[in-house]
Amino acid sequence: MSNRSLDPLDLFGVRAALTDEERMVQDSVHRLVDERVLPIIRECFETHRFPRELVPELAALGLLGSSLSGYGCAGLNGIAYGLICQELERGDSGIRSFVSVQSSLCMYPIHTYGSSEQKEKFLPGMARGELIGCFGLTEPHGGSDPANMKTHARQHGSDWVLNGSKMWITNGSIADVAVVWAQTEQGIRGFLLEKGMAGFTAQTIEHKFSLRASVTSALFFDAVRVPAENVLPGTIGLKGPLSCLTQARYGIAWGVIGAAQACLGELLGYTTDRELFGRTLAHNQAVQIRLAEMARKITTAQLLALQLGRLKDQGALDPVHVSLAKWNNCRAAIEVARECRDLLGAAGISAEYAPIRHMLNLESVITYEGTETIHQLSVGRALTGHSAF
Ligand code: TGC
Ligand code: FAD
Repeated sequence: MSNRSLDPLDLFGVRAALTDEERMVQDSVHRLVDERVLPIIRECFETHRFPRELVPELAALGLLGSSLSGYGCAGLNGIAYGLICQELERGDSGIRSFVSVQSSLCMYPIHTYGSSEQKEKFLPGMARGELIGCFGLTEPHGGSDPANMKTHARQHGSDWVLNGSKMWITNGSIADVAVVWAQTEQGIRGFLLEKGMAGFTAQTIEHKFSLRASVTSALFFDAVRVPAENVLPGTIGLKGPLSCLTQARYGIAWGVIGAAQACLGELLGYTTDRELFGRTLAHNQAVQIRLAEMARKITTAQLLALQLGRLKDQGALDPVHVSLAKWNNCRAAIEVARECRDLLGAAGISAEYAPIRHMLNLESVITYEGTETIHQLSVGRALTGHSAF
């Protein structure tokens, strides 16, 4: 006998555990994705195009810098931010990426480490979607070890002169402001580079098979003169950029659930329609076991994200919580996407169905913001007290 009252994409009723405000946020982003993202996302992915026309709509819903307070930001809690990421990634990881970078990697460091002038100058425009941001930490020689940074800045009078390059930077070539991390005599510092500064260039990376609805770029700094007022005063050392990553990885731990839900949701319909050997795929024991496995992975990811959100909202979040959740949930989502792709048979390689797009996107998501191995080693370090990096 089946239990029709259970939601297959929310078996443990996470939605019922949300507040009215959190549900309202989720519903409004859900609608936006249904009405504005899903109708165009296939074309965006196929043509390698970021749908920039959606930025004002993301801004109008308060999704840019949504968990920050003041400066035109919505001041939502951590769970609401997680739900925003989940719903956006149900559409496409590229759209969630845009919001993650704008909010957690660009607005967050300005809000947390910036001067009041920097906050006034950048944050309201970023919240309105009029200014786009990017975050430059990774360098071509190895992103997992940002402490080994080659990009450097030296003081010339009150200005700084920045040289080096960054690689794989989301939003890089469309950004008006770039938070760039560079080595200085005092340690790693954050610099706000503005579009048009002499010596600052960006080049879009083409030929990606993943995150094709997102802009990814290389940044080059050739003796860029950065005035003192564009240096983030509130942080010196790797802790600054890593604290931003904690915010963005938190959003990813929620976001990838949406990608997995999109894949399973589509597959469930397919298994009840497709008939082989005289019965539908859904009647098959082997298929049911695979569907149940996927539901288990999604459910455990949801429950982990919910507790992660509660810890965040209680101020009890540790980066190790985030590492474990980013690792677990990305692994779960990519496995679900690959399973759905397989169960669709040949149709699974067509862009007509979402799983292959999500599956390809998740190859980036499991790599960026710390690879799976980096997060496993972070958890291992917490368990043993020994760093294996
Ligand atoms: P380590 O000694 O561990 O730490 C240095 C200092 O930072 C503190 N810390 C953190 N603080 C906040 N949040 C975290 N997650 C933190 N992790 C460490 C730490 O307490 C220490 O503070 P203090 O006061 O003692 O100095 O540094 P390490 O060099 O051993 O590095 C460790 C490691 C490997 C974990 C770190 O380098 C790392 O996370 N590597 C991965 C790099 C990465 O994730 N890059 C992501 C680039 S951005 C990106 O991918 C954007 S994709 C965006 C999108 O499109 O969505
Ligand atoms: P590497 O660090 O060279 O790692 C290569 C392999 O070695 C990985 O499998 C890794 O797990 C493994 N490895 C590394 N160290 C160890 C170890 N100690 N033990 C065992 N195995 C190890 N970066 C930004 O700064 N800003 C952005 O906006 C941004 N956006 C991105 C968008 C996309 C689409 C992608 C794909 C990446 C983006 N990145 C961004 C870069 C991303 O953060 C890096 O790709 C990631 O941190 C890994 O660095 P890497 O690619 O240089 O791999």
